[in-house]
Amino acid sequence: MNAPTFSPAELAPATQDTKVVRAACPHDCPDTCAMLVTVKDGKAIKIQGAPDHPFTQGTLCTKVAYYLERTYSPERLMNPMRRIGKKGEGRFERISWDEALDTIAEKLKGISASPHGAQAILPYSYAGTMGQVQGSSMDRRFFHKLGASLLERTICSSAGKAGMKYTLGASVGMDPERFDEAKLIIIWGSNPITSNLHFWSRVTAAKRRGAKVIAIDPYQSLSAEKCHQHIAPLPGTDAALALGMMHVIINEGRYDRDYVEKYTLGFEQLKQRVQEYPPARVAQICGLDENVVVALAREYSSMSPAAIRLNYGMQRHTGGGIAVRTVACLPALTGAWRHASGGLVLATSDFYSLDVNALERPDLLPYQPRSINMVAIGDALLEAQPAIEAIIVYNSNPVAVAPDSSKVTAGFAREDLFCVVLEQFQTDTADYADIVLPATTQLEHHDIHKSYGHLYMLANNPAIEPLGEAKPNSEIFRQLAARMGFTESCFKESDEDIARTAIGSGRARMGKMTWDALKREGWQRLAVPEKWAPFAQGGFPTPSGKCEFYSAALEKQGVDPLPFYNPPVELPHTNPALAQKYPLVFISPPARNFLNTTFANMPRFRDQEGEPTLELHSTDAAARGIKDGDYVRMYNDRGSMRLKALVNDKPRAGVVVARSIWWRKFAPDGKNANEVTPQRVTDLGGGATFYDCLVEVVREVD
Ligand SMILES: Nc1nc2c(c(=O)[nH]1)N[C@H]1C(S)=C(S)[C@@H](COP(=O)(O)OP(=O)(O)OC[C@H]3O[C@@H](n4cnc5c(=O)[nH]c(N)nc54)[C@H](O)[C@@H]3O)O[C@H]1N2
Ligand SMILES: Nc1nc2c(c(=O)[nH]1)N[C@H]1C(S)=C(S)[C@@H](COP(=O)(O)OP(=O)(O)OC[C@H]3O[C@@H](n4cnc5c(=O)[nH]c(N)nc54)[C@H](O)[C@@H]3O)O[C@H]1N2
Ligand SMILES: [Mo]
Repeated sequence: MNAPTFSPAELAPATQDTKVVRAACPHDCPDTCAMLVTVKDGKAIKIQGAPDHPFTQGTLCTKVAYYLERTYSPERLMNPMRRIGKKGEGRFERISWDEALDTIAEKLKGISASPHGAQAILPYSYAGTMGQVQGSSMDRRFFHKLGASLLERTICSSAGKAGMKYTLGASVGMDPERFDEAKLIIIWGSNPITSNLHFWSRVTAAKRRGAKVIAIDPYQSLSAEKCHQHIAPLPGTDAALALGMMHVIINEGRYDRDYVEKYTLGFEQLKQRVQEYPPARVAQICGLDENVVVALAREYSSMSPAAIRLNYGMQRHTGGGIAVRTVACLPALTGAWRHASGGLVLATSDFYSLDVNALERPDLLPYQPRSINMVAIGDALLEAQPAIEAIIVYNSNPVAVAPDSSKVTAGFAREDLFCVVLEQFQTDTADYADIVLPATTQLEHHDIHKSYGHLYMLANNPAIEPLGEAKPNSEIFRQLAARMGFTESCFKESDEDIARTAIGSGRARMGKMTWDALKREGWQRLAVPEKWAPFAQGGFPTPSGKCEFYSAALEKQGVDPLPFYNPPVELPHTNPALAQKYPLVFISPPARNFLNTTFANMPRFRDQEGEPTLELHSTDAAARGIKDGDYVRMYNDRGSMRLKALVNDKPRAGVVVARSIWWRKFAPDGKNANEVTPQRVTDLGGGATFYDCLVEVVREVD
């Protein structure tokens, strides 16, 4: 197994009065960096990437390089607080931990004993930290034992995950570390320079070796502009493009017969299906030239190894699940999986075999509670029956990140809703809390991490003591469990016990990994070969063991078992009536200096992003009399907001882009991109459809 060969002290020499601690970046990003923190007199004085980590190689992104500034920010929440102002106003007074926890426990007991029971309580969490200890262990046990409503954690990746499951069997794919030896790289619905930086290093290594790099993105992102070719289809039309490519590849006999025969299911049906997608039709759907589609197919099937990096941008549309499923058929058709540097990857999450049941303990559920989809939290808070009476938010900032803000804020403003927020900072969501509890940062607690963009496990050792009265999420739920009278031994596990539980014993690819070795060494590769072609000889984790062009599981659910183009609901050619009022497609992908809304409160990063902007193509701007630098109002039936126009031709014509996610309270009009986004969910996986959104834009007359 690939393991570190240096001690932290050799990498970042400690002096007599300093120590160096191995840590892991906790943020929601595929890279999950290995870090080193230097500590002097109990204070963290330096943070850096661990140079010995094979994937992240000693560099941190622009945001996490300033993690000490975040940790020691004067804005950190240091004490429990109780609201004294109106909901949303943000006025609080300090209370003790005992008072805070007693109040919460009493409230939860009261609701549990009421006619609707504990199902009127809802946890709301996402990936503020991706750590198993602080993100999905003690918290989950607590809510399971309580019998609270279950939360469907769908806001980011569930459409793509489902798409992968029905084609490849799970969230698996090629090792992202191996892209450096690919000859053709397609970066499809992904902007790695912003959101997957260390993957981009692999791309540049491949470029140096002569690889061709193509971006498929309706927006000329920082990454797209550095590729050899940028193909800009209309948002949400990727499945059509992939079907057009398959049409060319199959009809021109460019597929790998041997691979298809041995390791795929449903080729004959797929062959028939793709006849419905000749390049001319596909070109029309995608808003591309026919010859671009044909050339892409020919290049993809003739250059080897060919590697596709999908990311989550392309699945934030109503047809996003099927779109991912459809694109995922390509490498099996061409046999690209034969090579360690060929194939496709969206996420590597399911290569890990953590003991999820032991971490989360679903067996503690007293009954099968209802589930609430986090995407539609606005509607759920306003309409769910029985009503949600208490919401406990941690690792998430729903008031800013969930779609259809006017519903979300109306829901959180309900006077009869008891709201608790565990946070590091006074977010837009914390402003609506009845009780705010101060949470530790990654420097102050233990954790254990997998990654969704490489194949290493990481340990996080605390570098410093908790600041102020902050506590780890795990400890907060542990103390709440005690107050609720939960006596199971799992509620007594320490954070390090939980890390051990996560690894389990002798589970599949965890090999001989132990927590003690991991925390000492910081990171370990899963027990897989260095140059690993996971599906070179099939072995897909599908029911058939093959790559399923034809999915009987989908058919059983009444879904078309073959790949198809499932169009966005809000696209001019699929919804001409709506497009009459709102003709522009709006997408709001990550800003480089923000991490969702994390870091977006720090002056350093707000200053770098400037102010909320809307990027437009010059034809769309000209048609509306909008000039670069004008203020504009963007609106649809769901809401409206003010932005500064950047007329830069980076979005393709018909598409407008607001890099996100701003805190509402830091935007001049107190709104962000989610003012206009829909709560509608995707075809598979119940995912969010942030980028399936039509708007109109007008120049503000001031
Ligand atoms: N700096 C930074 N890094 C981040 C984040 C962040 O907020 N900031 N967020 C993290 C998180 S939570 C995630 S999930 C990942 C997301 O990582 P990515 O998936 O890479 O990010 P997105 O911006 O959502 O998508 C990338 C690109 O998809 C394009 N796109 C939008 N719609 C379509 C479409 O229909 N088809 C195609 N082909 N392209 C489309 C967008 O224009 C964008 O350039 O990044 C993580 N990393
Ligand atoms: N318009 C639009 N909206 C989007 C997206 C988009 O592209 N466009 N992207 C979507 C995506 S991909 C995602 S993943 C979601 C992200 O949505 P969220 O997961 O809500 O992500 P953040 O906004 O970063 O909020 C995370 C919060 O967790 C807190 N936190 C961090 N660590 C800890 C901890 O240890 N304990 C506690 N208690 N709190 C902690 C941080 O301070 C931060 O406020 O947003 C989605 N929303
Ligand atoms: Mo995400």
